[in-house]
Amino acid sequence: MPIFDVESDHELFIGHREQLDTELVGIGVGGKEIGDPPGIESRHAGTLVAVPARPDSIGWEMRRTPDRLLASGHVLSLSHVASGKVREIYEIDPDHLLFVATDRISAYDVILPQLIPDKGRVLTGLSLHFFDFLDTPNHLVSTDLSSVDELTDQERTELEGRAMIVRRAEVVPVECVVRGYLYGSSWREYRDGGGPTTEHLPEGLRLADKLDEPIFTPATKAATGHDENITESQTREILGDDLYEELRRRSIDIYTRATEYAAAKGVILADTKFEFGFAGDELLLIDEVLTPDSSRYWPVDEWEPGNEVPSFDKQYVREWLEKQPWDKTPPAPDLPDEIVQGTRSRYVEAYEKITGRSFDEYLEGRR
Ligand code: Q0N
Repeated sequence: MPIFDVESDHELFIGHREQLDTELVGIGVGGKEIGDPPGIESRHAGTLVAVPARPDSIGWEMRRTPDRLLASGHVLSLSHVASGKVREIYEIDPDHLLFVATDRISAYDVILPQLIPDKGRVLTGLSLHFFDFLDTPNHLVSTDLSSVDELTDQERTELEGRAMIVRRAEVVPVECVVRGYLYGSSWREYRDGGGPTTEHLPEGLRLADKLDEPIFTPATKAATGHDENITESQTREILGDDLYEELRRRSIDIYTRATEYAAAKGVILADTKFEFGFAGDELLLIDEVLTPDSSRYWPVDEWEPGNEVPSFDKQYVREWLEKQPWDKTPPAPDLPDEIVQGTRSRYVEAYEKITGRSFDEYLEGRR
């Protein structure tokens, strides 16, 4: 667990910036090693934030607000397995995990200080919708949390709609990206003379051009935590030819079917990222699927090759951030409530447009 120096006699446990203000603060001073806050088992250390509350304070100080803690994905009754920027994974038993989508939001790769209410439920609703639509072998077991005995009633309530019980799998160490349009890191490589994702592209393409065929452009998690695009031969080296070809075929097939589905809803699925894992010798689609966090969705009438295309979900908050004096390094500015609510509305709109179902109905389905 990385620990950072904040100032000479304080240290900071890694965590999510939006937690810092109110719900859980542990402090330690004097240059001695900081342990876990009392009352919290060490297995949760990675999910907790410790900051100096006052420059002169000694020992630990903790406050906790269960609601917001849970919306940020913290389940204190289960062992923590892994964290992403906006997702948390816990162990239920040796073969099952609890996959939780939090209400955290990132922009320009920085976690914003405010949670977006129900964002995790929107993303989970979309994943469930596509697991059902795609009908391809995947890790989803259930969304019924009543079988998870360790959860408190409050945890169950907060997790409803944002959590999936999934089969534990051995994660394939490559992110399976499929692109139907030239945008993002692939556009930057292309513009700058070519890179791993542009190996098979013709000349003369413009920003946001539709590609003749979708391309499979895998990436790996670099040490920095950033995704790094890798070439076909690098990917074949990591996976072997058989698995490479199987993942490419399945990824492009899923992307193609989802693209046709989205088109019927007036939405372009510009690109998306899948993860796969093995449960025994079964190759399962894992992680979240076809959510706005893992995919680039464009409203069809906003697409104009040669121009940047506003993102469905994040454009609104990005435009507000652009007007703030902020250099895009943490911490990000506090979002006014109007921007939080406006952002929530856009996520809900995305859910309704893509699934054709009402989000209220989704929320009721869990009561
Ligand atoms: C797992 N990750 C990816 C986003 C990035 N079914 C599974 N079985 C075993 N491990 C995993 C899954 C799944 N899904 C996948 N980490 C563990 C990293 N994630 C972590 C959460 O945030």
